[in-house]
Amino acid sequence: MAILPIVEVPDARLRETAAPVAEVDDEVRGIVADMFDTMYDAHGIGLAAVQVGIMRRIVVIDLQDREVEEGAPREAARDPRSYINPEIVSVSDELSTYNEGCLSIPEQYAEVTRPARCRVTWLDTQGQRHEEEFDGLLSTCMQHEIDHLNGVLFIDHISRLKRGMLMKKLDKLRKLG
Ligand code: GNR
Ligand code: NI
Repeated sequence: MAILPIVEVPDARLRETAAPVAEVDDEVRGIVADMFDTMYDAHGIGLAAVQVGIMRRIVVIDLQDREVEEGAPREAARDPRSYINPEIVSVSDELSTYNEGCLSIPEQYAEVTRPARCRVTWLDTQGQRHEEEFDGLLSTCMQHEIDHLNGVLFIDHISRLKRGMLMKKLDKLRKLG
């Protein structure tokens, strides 16, 4: 168990394509555990392995973490989900828009429009295959994470003007901090 450093823009690793996991073994389960530690520590709702410099197709998601009540034990509200080699097999025509953020682009947010629902296949930590349709924030988050595995960031889905403004704000923030 370990909290790993999060890779931030403009690190070139965020633009690479991650390799599929050939076998779900103890090493992969260890990576998943470290990714949960890292995601909870950073208060994210999702994390792709490439964001911790591991170029493999592994994603963790927990939509609950942000909604924990004041004073409640955090673990009580956790809903950890992990996805190995996740693949989108189909998407809805209907679209939805969320104000997205990314742990690799700290403190910057933008409205991103994506398919409202997606059907996804993946392997669990025992190597079992699953297929399910996601909607709502889980659909958005899954698409955001699978983008990471393909070297794509949420800022690639917004206008050049907005992207430029956002990167400038990030520059400013880094100079101050
Ligand atoms: O913590 C995160 N919040 C978020 C909000 C809206 C849409 C996607 C996300 S994922 C992000 C964590 C992250 O960077 N995952 O790659
Ligand atoms: Ni992200």
